[in-house]
Amino acid sequence: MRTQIGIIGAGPAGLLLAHLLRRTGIDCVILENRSRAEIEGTIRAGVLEHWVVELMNELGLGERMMREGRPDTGVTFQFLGQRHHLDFVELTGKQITVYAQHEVIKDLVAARLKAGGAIEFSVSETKLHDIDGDAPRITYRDAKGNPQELRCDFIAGCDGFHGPSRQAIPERARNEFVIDYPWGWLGILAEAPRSWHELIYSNHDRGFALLSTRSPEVQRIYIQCDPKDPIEAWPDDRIWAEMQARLAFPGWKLVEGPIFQKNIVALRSFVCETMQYGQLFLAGDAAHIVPPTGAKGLNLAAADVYFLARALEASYKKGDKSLLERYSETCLARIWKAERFSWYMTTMLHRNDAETAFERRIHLADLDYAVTSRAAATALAEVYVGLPIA
Ligand code: FAS
Ligand code: PHB
Repeated sequence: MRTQIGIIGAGPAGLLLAHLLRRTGIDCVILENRSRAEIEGTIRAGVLEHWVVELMNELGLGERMMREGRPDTGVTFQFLGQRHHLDFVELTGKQITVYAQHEVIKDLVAARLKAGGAIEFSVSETKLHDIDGDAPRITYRDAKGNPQELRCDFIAGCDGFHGPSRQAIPERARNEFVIDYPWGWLGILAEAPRSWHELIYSNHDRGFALLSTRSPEVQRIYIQCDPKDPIEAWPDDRIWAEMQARLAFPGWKLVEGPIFQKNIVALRSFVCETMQYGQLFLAGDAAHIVPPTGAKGLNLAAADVYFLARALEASYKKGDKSLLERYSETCLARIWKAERFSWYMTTMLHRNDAETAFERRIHLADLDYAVTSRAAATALAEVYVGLPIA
């Protein structure tokens, strides 16, 4: 089989890239190693930056997101027993939308299949070949186990942190940066009504907690835990007791309900420099990871593929390869700002048994500064809602 762009991975990066390429008439094939049901059932991110919402609408993909997503004008920070609203619209003129990543995946998959776009699910043994030559190709086994080969002009490595694409770049060409935090996030989905009108980020002596949402009937809540905790260490009554304690506020109570999904993820910051090698271009978690505190993961993946689609269009339509040559540099300028923001939000909001009393006060001072200084609040808000996608 032959195409112009071989895309490995049907996550937000791979699927959005396919829609962006279709808009410019560039042909692509997506190879995904999980089933459609699996990728549409993977519970992950929840916040879309304003420009991602605009892009989804521009591509004709936003109808359900606009109907079911919750536009939020800001967030609440809770610490030292107080709640503080940060008004993003007042500070930046922009808002965010809370709409689950797996719902975005459903919308992107449905639209691609409806448009007759190719997605091969449940592939295996995906391997990249000749990425630094003129005829890169991907070999794999299709869902039936038959060996296949996809010949292409370029490969987009959208296969997440554990996929094969980043490893296809020779180690000598990769410069990698990593922080493994001493914290995990235990996340739940519960059948319960909303208890607050916007996200609450809480820095509490017992640990961090985040109140988010998925719909008027389903709530998404996270608490800081030990990343090595087995999920069995967290029965429902312990989860609710910790969430009630860490989000406690006079005259207010978190409404509980049946928990129907729970998992623990470890927090990590990671960047791979370079994001391109020959005809291979990495996008999304294949190239970088942020701790979810800043709600940047999905949005960074979208920015990478926005830049990649623009560069591929210039190359095919005008023979101008300059944007492709600068792809990594262009993405990394935005990525490092998001890495800084995610590190700042994570260290400011999480309790760390190893932190000194001095560091504890620095983190509380950071929070106090963010909610009492217009300059500090604006600096936080403009990254949270999404920096301009230049
Ligand atoms: P993804 O990992 O989403 O997608 C990669 C795709 O490639 C997957 O479908 C995978 O099956 C496929 N693939 C992998 N290897 C392959 C191979 N060999 N062949 C073919 N296909 C292959 N971000 C937030 O902002 N907030 C959150 O709360 C949050 N929670 C998260 C929880 C977890 C457990 C994880 C892992 C991430 C979380 N993230 C969160 C980050 C997440 O949203 C990512 O940033 C986002 O999924 C990035 O999208 P992609 O780059 O497309 O990668
Ligand atoms: C979510 O709703 O899943 C979510 C919201 C904000 C974050 C992280 C996750 O910072």
